[in-house]
Amino acid sequence: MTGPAPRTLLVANRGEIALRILRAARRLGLRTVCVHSVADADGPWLSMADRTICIGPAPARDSYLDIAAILRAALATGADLVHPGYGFLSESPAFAEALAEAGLTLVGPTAEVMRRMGDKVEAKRAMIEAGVPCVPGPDRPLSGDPVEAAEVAAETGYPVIVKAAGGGGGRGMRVVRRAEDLPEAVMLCRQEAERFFGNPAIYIEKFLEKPRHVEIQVMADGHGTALWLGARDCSLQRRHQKVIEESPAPGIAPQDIADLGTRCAQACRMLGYTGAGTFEFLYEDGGFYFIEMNTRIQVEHPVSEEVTGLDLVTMQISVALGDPLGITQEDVRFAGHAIECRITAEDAETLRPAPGRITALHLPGGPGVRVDSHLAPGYRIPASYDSLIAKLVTHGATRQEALDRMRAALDEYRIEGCGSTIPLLRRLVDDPAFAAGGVSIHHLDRLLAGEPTT
Ligand code: MV4
Repeated sequence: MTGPAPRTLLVANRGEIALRILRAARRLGLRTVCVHSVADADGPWLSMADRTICIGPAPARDSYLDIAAILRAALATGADLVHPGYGFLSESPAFAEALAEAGLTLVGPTAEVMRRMGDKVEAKRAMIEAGVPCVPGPDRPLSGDPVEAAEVAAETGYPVIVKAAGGGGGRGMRVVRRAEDLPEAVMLCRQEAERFFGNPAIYIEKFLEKPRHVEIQVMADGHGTALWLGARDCSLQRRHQKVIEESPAPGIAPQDIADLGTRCAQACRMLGYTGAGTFEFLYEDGGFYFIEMNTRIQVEHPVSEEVTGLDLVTMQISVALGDPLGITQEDVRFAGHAIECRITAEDAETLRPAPGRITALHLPGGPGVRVDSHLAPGYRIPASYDSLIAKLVTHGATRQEALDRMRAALDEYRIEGCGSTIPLLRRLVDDPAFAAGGVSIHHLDRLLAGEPTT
């Protein structure tokens, strides 16, 4: 007797996350197919897949963003599961819908939940219903009546921020500090919303001046179990690109995180959420304020894996296969502290892209040191995609131990043939304010501008 044919997972992504997904799929005994563009034909991660298939030329819109091309690849290779990773089509309801129509399973939530969370006003309304704390301001879009906008802003209290309902990740926002500046900001924000997101809906929130970015990781199955898996602090960022992330969030009481996490898990149950997800919050003066939900696995998921000992990518694939999570919240234990440095192929001084061909590579290792990277000697980094080349993650019993391991690991790391941000990261982990913990989302900008940071 032979068992059922192994299921086949198609990886609709590239680089380090393609490698991460392939590792998880192998552990689960799945057959794997990895799609790639012409520019990625020699990607070192492709050797981990049972099959590879070229889906188009270098520009992402003609390959990693081409829904029809990915569907054809899945049908041609007998794939029945599709993992979108992060970026590209990972939060596209149209992609989720197209897969469902073709009888394929997405590793992620349903198209309906994805679309709901993609509308930031609808997401906010859902969170208020579920008891998740939100930024002060109405949970409905502006009507278009300028008198109403003025009333809403005055009621919310200046400064306010005008945001596109279809936006997110930092595009389509305008801060307004004085009532006289509101009409123009509303008009420009609506124009951008229409142009960038095809949705003119905009809304108003209280603008928080110096928040931290703290997010809650969740994982939910299709059998009523929704878990919260701790918090990450992602405040060290530049131009909405995170640079260093850590878990737990330093200086925040574990009980406050537990209370918030419980509410996020409850929101997942109310939404019918399945898979991995992240609730993003601003944290200021001891309060948490929901801003967005991400319906994908995130770049920074390894720090949560390190402190919980759970394999989040394996879990999200299991959930997509229909399996129950098989653990409860009481089974989730948080141990120690983890920090992730994103290493990109950019010049450490100018922060301009600096791709190239890897001529020498030495990776750090030892206890509490993890490197998630698709690089290999001889590999030429294509200029067509984002410049992430490695995630260096350290874990320790304490934040101090994780930081010490990070300093040593950054010192040991050697990459030649391309630019790398390792020298910058080395400086950042030595910055006294970062080392103390709890810097705001503006800290890195100020540090790089040479401004005082306290
Ligand atoms: C805000 C805010 C202050 N007040 N909302 C930027 C990206 C998008 N996810 C939401 N963002 C912000 N929303 C209110 N009411 C400041 C930001 C913000 C930010 C948030 C998280 C991480 C980095 C950021 C950088 C600039 C602005």
